[in-house]
Amino acid sequence: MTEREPRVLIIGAGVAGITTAHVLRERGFTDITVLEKGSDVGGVWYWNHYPGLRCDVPSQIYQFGFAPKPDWQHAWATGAAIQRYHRDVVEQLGLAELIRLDTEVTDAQWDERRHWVVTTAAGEELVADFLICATGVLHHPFIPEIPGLADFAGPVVHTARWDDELATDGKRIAVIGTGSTGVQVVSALQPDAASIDHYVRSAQWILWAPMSLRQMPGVAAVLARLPKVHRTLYRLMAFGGSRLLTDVTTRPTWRRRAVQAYARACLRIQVRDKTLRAKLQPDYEPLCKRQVVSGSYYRAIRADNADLVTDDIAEVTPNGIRTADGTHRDTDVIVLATGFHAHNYMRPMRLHGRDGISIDDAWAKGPRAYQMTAIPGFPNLFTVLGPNSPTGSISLQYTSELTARYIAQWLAKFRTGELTTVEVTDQATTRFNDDVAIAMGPTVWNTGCNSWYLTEGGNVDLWPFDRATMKAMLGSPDPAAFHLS
Ligand code: N01
Repeated sequence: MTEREPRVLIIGAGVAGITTAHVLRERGFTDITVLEKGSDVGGVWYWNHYPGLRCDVPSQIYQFGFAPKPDWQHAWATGAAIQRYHRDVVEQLGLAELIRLDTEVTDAQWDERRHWVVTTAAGEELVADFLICATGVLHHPFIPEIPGLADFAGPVVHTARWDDELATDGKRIAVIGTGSTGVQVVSALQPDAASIDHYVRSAQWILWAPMSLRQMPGVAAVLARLPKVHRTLYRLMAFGGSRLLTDVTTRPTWRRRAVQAYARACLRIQVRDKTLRAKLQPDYEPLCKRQVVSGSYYRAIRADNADLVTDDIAEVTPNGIRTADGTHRDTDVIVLATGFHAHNYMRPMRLHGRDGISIDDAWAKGPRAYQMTAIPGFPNLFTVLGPNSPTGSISLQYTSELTARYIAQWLAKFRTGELTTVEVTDQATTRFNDDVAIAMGPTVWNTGCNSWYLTEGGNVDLWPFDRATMKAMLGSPDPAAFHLS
């Protein structure tokens, strides 16, 4: 059999894309190009730079297993530090030469001559044997349709497209939304604002953690001197963290009840004013939504210049916001912390697979992939951190690495001439999704709250299994689940 090098295009240079490029190169693949629409790498950490942005996962866990960083400044790193880390990793591992920045993919079409034709926003056409979509989950900002929003006289900014020139000190600020982002941005803007109104439609449970803590002195020097110990510690912490989170979220154990009791205590202890506490009290179980973690929000919202507004927003006027009870609050700046279209994945890119099927048609009932990575009707295409990825339970860096290694095994079969195309069967995908639906039953995400985890059809778009199951599933490809040619 003749060897032929697969031409691989990876879309996206965030956590998933960087990991995939690294793993494939490590496996000896040489024809790899990463297309990234942003002007720098980092994905969400490039696009998000709102005030107060921090990762709520400890920095010594939130990193690539193949590039552990000893010298994080903070125990929970800032967004800017994480973006810099991604840039440094790309430079240090020599991946920069594979990455084309400012290159947005608008179309990708499977050609019956058995390759992908990819078109960029600049009109350039590229051809690939394999297309890997590492396009992220929290990517396209969700802008709510609020009457009058377009006619507001002042600036309106979505947190994921923050304007660094925006002046907020001394202003009357309205923040809409109370996910992880809303909580972080309110905490950061409150001290210097003239006033801050936080518009909250559904209250959130907020776990207290000392987020601005510095990494302990001496830790960086010790870890840098002992890289093997650092790697082992990283693995142990990542393993322990996902084990605990999986246990707590997927099974109704005493550990889940303990974390929930802690969430309730955080509110009770930090907010003594009963009226305010009642407004901050969610009507669903802690952990049902993606858990918010903050060491400063309750302090910020208790401040004299802060107001928690739980009445529905009726309309935005040119100089403020009117709620359903008729109250009008004057406002200089509106901050939309309203989240993302979390189930778009590679869309709005126009993606057409075998027989011209579009991704919109294939996903008419919601996003669906086999083991997070393969889609029936789309030969030689894989997703990394695709549908059912484990946001909130298992490390996304680890998941990306396992998925990339899995994909590399298919590419190796192409290279040795064992196959030209690989496409997952519909039956295998249905079986996988049926197993997911059953496993989702006892998860906390299913206990009756409205969160971005839910698709329009009401399915929870997460990973309901543990880490060992993921490792086993992505260990080696099962040829019976695929059509090969
Ligand atoms: O978005 P969200 P996010 N009127 O979807 C509200 C990650 N992250 O950007 O709940 C009024 O959670 C909406 O209200 P409701 C993390 O995975 C990580 O905050 O639908 N309100 C909700 O309160 C996180 O989970 C970090 O009733 C409206 C909010 O907007 C994910 O990103 C930091 C509204 C949206 O919350 C998304 O978080 C930040 C309307 N018309 C984010 N429409 C880390 O630290 C929407 N809302 C790692």
